[in-house]
Amino acid sequence: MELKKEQLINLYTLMVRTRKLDELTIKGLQEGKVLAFYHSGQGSEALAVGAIAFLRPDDYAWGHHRGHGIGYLLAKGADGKEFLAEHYGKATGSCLGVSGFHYADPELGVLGAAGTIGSVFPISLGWGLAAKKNKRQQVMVSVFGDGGSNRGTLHEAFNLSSVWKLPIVWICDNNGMAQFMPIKDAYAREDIADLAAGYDMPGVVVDGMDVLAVQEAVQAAVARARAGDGPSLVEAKTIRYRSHSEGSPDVVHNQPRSEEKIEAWKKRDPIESFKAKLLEQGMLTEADVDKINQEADAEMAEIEKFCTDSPPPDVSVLEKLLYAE
Ligand SMILES: Cc1ncc(C[n+]2csc(CCOP(=O)(O)OP(=O)(O)O)c2C)c(N)n1
Repeated sequence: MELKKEQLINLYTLMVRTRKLDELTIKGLQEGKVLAFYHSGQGSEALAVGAIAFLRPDDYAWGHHRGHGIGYLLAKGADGKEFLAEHYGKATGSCLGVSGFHYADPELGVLGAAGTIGSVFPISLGWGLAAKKNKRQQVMVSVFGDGGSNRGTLHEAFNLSSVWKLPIVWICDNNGMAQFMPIKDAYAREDIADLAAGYDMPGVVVDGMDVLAVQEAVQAAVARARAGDGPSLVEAKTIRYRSHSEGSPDVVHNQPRSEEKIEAWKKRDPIESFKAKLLEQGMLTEADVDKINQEADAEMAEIEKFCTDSPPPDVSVLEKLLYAE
């Protein structure tokens, strides 16, 4: 699909906003305002935005814990205020401030976040089944990490999704690391996409630092799902810029992760490289870039103020959330 200028600029803008909200969340954590913890998504913005930006509003999307889904949420139309307020534990958060950091907004088709790696597979399968039964050609996009791919639940869900021809796009954010464990020490093959063949679905590998490559591969899988032809697997090779979670040591087993390797990946930064491409093609000017950055900075200042000014939850919400009226 050939993208129009405004679509390209939208992808770039979403990635800029994603990075800035990630930075703001880290700041909130460092200042003691974010209550739980945070797994930065810096380095996988192209995957998040490219995968979600072209979904229909009524499609279902399940981002994973990297960046706590920021890019997926913003691309689906979520409000950054409700995202951060949830992390601040404020009443104005997406889940009224009681979820810790597990964002959900069913009206946007954002169904929640899984605390347990691997639990995403059967739950996504259920939403894929719902999408098929609804007969509205909805698609379920489910994202997991390379470490998550080693849970047995993946195989059960991949198999049934294929047998039942469910409209699911399985997406692996392969950043090469599961906390302190490199994927090469835990998985026998090079590409996780190879698993798809065992379940008779297409499996492709894309450069997860290239938003257009991601968009193209995911859109092909979405079209297949909408046509009733069943699930696909898209594996995006990305990098995790920061440690597994803020404040935890950035090590491979017990040794520090190679800064050289991370710096080399950073030279292919998804936001900077897309910006360079758009500038070169004349789709963006330096003035546009400044404006996008300034607007995103203003949005972040507003989000921060909103979260600071918001009240904490009233304990009565607990009863409301537990019992139906
Ligand atoms: C069943 C289970 N085991 C361990 C954890 C702790 N944990 C949270 S994220 C994570 C790493 C997962 O790695 P991966 O799926 O590759 O995602 P990444 O963090 O690299 O984005 C681990 C071990 C968990 N949440 N659930």
